[in-house]
Amino acid sequence: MKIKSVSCSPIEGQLPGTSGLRKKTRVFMAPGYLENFIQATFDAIGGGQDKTLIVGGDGRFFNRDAIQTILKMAAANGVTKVIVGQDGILSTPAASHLIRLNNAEGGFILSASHNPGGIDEDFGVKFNGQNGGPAPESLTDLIFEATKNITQYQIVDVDDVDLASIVTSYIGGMSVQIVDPVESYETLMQTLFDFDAIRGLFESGFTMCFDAMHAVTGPYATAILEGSLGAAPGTVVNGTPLEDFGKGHPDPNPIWAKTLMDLMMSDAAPDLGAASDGDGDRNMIVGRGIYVTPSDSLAVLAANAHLAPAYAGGLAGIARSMPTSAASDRVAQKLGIGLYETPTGWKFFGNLLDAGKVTICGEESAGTGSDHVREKDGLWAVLLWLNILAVRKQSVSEIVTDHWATYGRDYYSRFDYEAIATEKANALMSDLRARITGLSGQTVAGLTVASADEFSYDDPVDGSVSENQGVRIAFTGGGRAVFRLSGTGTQGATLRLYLEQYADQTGDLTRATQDALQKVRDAALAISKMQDMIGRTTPDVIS
Ligand code: VG1
Ligand code: CO
Repeated sequence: MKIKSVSCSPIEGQLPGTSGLRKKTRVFMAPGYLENFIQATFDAIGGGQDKTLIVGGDGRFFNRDAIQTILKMAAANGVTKVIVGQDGILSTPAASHLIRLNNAEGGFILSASHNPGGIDEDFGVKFNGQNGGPAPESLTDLIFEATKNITQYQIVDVDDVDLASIVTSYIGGMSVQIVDPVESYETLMQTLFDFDAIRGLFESGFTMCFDAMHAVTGPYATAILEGSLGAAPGTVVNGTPLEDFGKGHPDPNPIWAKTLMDLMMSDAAPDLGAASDGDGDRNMIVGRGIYVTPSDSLAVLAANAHLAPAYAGGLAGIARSMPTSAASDRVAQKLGIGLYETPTGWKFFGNLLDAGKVTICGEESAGTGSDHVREKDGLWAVLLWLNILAVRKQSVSEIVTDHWATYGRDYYSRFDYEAIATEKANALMSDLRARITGLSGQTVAGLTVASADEFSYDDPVDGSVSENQGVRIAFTGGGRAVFRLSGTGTQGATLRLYLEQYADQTGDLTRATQDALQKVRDAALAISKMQDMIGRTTPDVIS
């Protein structure tokens, strides 16, 4: 086996964002680009010697080619063993589990998650560490430095590995073990949930539609829901991963999963609707006639988790990203457990989970998960919902309205302004930042600002500080607006505006969401001078 050192130039670096490195697929395909990032990662983790790695992706265009490159580079960098999902398929949570199960050094997950796939769309690479979670900032900083200084990468010149057969082969001394992507993940799910109770639920006539959005969760949902739990054949739709996700956005929200939403709001609606994203870490939950916001879903899951075997002993604590609504704070308070508010992105939950401070985590962007892995987990959330529905024997709508009657309701919506010129987006944020301290006490568009600041996170476990994590403005009367820039876009900048309005148990809990948010929205648009700063106030996506 001959190791080649190939010269490459530093890449126009981008600090890995909320979730790894994302770029247009053609950028990743340019000679040396992917190689640079992979070599930089090996350099940052101190080489590949004596290490086991997990590799897999969401099946999008370039997935298999990228895996072949990574395998050849892993062999050249001295890696001992690589475990790869069959056909290159591994969902993000399944990869996280395999890292932990095999005591691996980490893993490469090839995905741009909810971003569209195809030669003219997006590709991405995430590196997860020993605990199975996204690389912490200390490591992504090292990788970023390495990408800027790199001059060559190591690769071996061998034939491609067969990814289709479940066998172990060798590249020089490095073994490549191809595994069924679903098997160990399903075994883990069986330890968490009452599969018999869920089977009983389906036997009793419960119906469901799971939209895999032509993305990675298809094989997992088909095997588990239809295969093991007895859901009717056809419960999983769009269940075969496609390289371009059928030209859709594999983003499980009311906009991109509109077909499912329409079904759930119609007379033909099954009891439960669910969807998952490109790499299987997000989930959308819809009951018959009722969309459950991800923030509410987190709160309902936390309040009812004890009904599933794995969480019967109660939760250690709950963590949510800062823009996520306060619904789960109320649950934590009632349960008398800790509530942690972290910056956006799953990496910040890892330390809290490792330290045993929290059991359940979630984000407003449809990510929910627990201490069973170190990633958010779309199908896990769906199974927990099913377990709760099987025990409570009520509909989704009854469970959610009962939750609001107990805790009050946090009306919630997110506005995304996409592909804004980066300078304009940055200018809006710095202008807000500059005025932030003076905002308290001001009344704008009829609402008074109770407090305003820029979120900065002091990690209670390792003491690291993450600054500039979004501007938050709280209003008197339970309203809040948050502004932050996305870290996962691949074109210009994406500005996210998160709106929330609390109504207590005695308030009107049945309003239309955008009506309930109107005052907060008007105040947020006025305070940010949105029209002047970016030339528009109508978002591209409302979720
Ligand atoms: C978005 C979401 C964030 C999520 C991240 C990765 O990040 O807002 O909550 O953790 O995507 O999710 P941003 O920086 O664009 O707002 V995934 O499913 O795309 O890995
Ligand atoms: Co994802």
